[in-house]
Amino acid sequence: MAKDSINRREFIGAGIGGLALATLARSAVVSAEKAPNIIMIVADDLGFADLGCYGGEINTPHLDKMASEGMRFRQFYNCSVCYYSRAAMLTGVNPRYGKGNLLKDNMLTIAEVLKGAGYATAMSGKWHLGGGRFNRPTDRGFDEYYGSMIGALNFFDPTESDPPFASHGSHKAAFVHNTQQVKGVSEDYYVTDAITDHSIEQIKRFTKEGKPFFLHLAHFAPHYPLHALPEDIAKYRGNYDDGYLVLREKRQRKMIDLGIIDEKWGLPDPDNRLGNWRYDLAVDSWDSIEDKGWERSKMEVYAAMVDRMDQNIGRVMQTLKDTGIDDNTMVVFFSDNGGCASDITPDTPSYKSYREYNRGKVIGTKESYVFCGPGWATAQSSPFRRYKTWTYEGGISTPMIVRWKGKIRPNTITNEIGHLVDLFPTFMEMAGAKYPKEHKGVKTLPLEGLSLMPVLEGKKFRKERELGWYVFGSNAYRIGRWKLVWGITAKKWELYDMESDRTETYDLAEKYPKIVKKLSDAWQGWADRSDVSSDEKVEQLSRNQ
Ligand SMILES: [Ca+2]
Repeated sequence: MAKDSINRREFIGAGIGGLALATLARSAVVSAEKAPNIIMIVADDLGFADLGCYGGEINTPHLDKMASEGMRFRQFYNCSVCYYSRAAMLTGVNPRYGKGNLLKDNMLTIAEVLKGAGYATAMSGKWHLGGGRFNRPTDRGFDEYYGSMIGALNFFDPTESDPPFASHGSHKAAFVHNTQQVKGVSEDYYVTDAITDHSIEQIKRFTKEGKPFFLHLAHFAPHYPLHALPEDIAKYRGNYDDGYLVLREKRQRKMIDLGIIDEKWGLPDPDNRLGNWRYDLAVDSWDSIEDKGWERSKMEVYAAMVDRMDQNIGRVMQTLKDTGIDDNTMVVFFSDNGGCASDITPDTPSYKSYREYNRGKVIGTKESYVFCGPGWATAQSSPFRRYKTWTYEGGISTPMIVRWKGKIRPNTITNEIGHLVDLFPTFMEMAGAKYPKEHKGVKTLPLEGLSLMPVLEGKKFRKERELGWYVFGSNAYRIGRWKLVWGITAKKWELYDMESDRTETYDLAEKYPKIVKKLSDAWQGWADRSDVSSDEKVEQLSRNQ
């Protein structure tokens, strides 16, 4: 329940001041009607090429419709893993990668700032920014929260413990409504449906209360474990029999036809340079796969998870129509990182226990716990190099759809470069909110993104974009057309021209040493500001652990 609305109601209910108070209340409602509502929907581990409107073959009619009524970005970036992306999108600054919780005292969340501007706020789904006091959604600006604060869960029962090879912490404690633990779920529970139900309830309540609102719907789909409903899986049986690389090429062709990518970019072979890193897994040729049934059913279930998420986004869009707020609500949709290559391979110590756990089980059921692996992750992030946890384009590129009827020209595709840190200033501009220089006596970090508003109006950014990345020892820096990448396996700077070669096929580092110097210096400055040098997670995530 929104604290402000209780206060106002109690205030009015006290009946003091008669006419003057009634006038005050009315003017508050009038201005509330003008302020646009904002719905931020995020998918978890969805690849660049999965949606129909981005070249995928998965049935996503609702997101495709949203795209046809709004704008798609060709070059929108996230931070390549779940929690870094969530920190960036909620705080408007790049994560501080060193020690401690990612939500620091000198950062505000967009929910806190919008709340200060008179918005009601609510969140459903995945939080993944800590579950301790002071850092839960309800501590950081969300009036209402339903979901699990953890990074991955059983879709059929979020209280269920992880199997021994995939520990994410205490599921029972993390699954809450506001701060109260949710003790159990019904037999027909499926988390994608449940978090959407909660979002729809909130939209209806906000509309009744007449307040502008900020709703954050954070899907767990299609993050592992691969869990989907049988009726959704049935639609995709037999669709992936030709394997990863055929799918990757099919998607590439459709993406070119749609205008999402350029034909002149090549399609590099999967990046199979291997090192001592947990996420540099080889993509085997489809012919060499012995258990093709096991492999192809992973992608069938993954597609079903995306399909179900799209069905639920359709329900949210219908609620906007039913409540009469369709024209005054901006909806944004994106993914927190590229396709996920996580896998337990035969050379991993827990392989035996992984295969034993899933023996005789159907992939997708509540009892199974299966990962997609690098082959499908590469196809999900077609046509780019690598996937989640990498700073190549396959890790950091996301589909990005913005729909705001009457404001954005329908069915447009922009080539402007955007990043998750841009959402904060965009939403602030929409709400007429101000970013405080100080919060609870602490000087706040300045925002690091740009408002997307000019781009949404069909214009270009006035200045060249400069963006930095760091994730577990992989780095990147982009200035305009140039991108410098340091892969944790290659361990050297590579330089790519994003205009002629966004698939990062031709390393130009030796040809242009001055550009390498300029960008690597810029990265170092960015890394110093972002507290990169004190990160200790790289060693923990090596293959030896
Ligand atoms: Ca993710």
